[in-house]
Amino acid sequence: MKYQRSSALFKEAQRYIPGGVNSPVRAFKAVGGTPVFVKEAKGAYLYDEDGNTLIDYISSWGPLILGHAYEPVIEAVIEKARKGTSFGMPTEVETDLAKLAISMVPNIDKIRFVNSGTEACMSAIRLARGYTGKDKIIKFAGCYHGHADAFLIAAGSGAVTFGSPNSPGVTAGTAKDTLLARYNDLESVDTLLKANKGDIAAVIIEPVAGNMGCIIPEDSFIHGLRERCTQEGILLIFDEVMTGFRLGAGGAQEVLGIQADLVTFGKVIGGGLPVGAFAARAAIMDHLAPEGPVYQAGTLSGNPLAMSAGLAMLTALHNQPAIFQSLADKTQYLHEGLQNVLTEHGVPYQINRFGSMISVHFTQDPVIDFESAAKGNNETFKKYFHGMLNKGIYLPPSAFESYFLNDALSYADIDKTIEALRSIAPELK
Ligand code: KE4
Repeated sequence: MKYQRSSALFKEAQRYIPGGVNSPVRAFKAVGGTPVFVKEAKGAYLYDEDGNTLIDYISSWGPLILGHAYEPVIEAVIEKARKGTSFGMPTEVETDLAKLAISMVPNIDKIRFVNSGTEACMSAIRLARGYTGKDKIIKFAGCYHGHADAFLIAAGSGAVTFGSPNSPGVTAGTAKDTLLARYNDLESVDTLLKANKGDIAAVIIEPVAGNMGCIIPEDSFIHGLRERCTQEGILLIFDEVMTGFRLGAGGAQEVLGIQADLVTFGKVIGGGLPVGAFAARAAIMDHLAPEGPVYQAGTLSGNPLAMSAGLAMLTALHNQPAIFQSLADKTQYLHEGLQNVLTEHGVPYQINRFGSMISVHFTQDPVIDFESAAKGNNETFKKYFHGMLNKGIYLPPSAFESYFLNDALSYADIDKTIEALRSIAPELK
């Protein structure tokens, strides 16, 4: 594969945009090398600026579950754009998407649209604090809920009392209200609940985690979390920015059989345009301005182009529910193929998979939380990433990300992916 044009474009971008990118993970810092500049995409394929064709396993980090440039979405956006791009006034299409999303997702009566997953999670936390009158939240090490201050927190020195910022610019004042627990570790939650009795507004979690690679919740953990939140009067927030409309029409709530108190969405709900959302029962959502006192707003929230893209996407998923099983089957096929090759070549690995989310970790030990995910051999991962890229397979450029399959992927594409791994496996030992 040649990357001259991507290299030239990256050099120029770095002169005008910090790191040459508008989101850090795109810069290939975790794997080294020059990021690939994409020119266009269709279905399962990316066409980069150097004329390379790549099979895409990130689907724009999740949104493009039906593949790139999905016709009904494209047509809906073009048709809407001809009638204006934004009004700052209510439009019918916002209600259409709200009604459809609410009909697909359990346990929500109302939904508010915003412009990103970060905004959805940030707003959900504020609403939870406003509704409960409490300040503290619990999140889990390794879970990512966007870049709002309250979420950029590492375990503080007194880990059971408060967090500490893990980015400059986040104040100690903010960090003290974010408590950090360990994924799949109920004891770590109980310790925080005991030390902060009556002060916790919400627990926010990725119900199936995708930001440590893919991490699957143990049944006792995720059900235990629900029980504790119910007992303590704490709101359980499912961050379904990744899992929403991907694991099934009803997302993780449906496939795990657990009702959250608040749910956040992003990615798929916008069909590839900037949409985030947060939703709950009316009793909670009616605390939001202008109905209630909790303020939240946005110039482009409910933007008609983005709503049209989301409506076309959710309509397609709603009308073709078999897609979720089709995606899960393809992901299982990929899993089995990769597993056979890595086993044949004696490469230490773990593969975690849930629905159409999957990740490969180069470690002997099961990957059940951030600490075990961090034990993966990153040098091997870098060889794996670049080796597959050179064979025309585009994987997430970080070991701490999940793959997001799209239903445009064919079994022939997956066979090609497995053969690509077979050809590079000897270098991975
Ligand atoms: P955005 O603000 O990036 O739309 O959503 C933030 C967010 C919230 N919650 C979860 C579970 C998420 O995965 C995300 C964003 N996901 C990353 C991928 N790990 C987006 C990719 C990026 O940061 O460029």
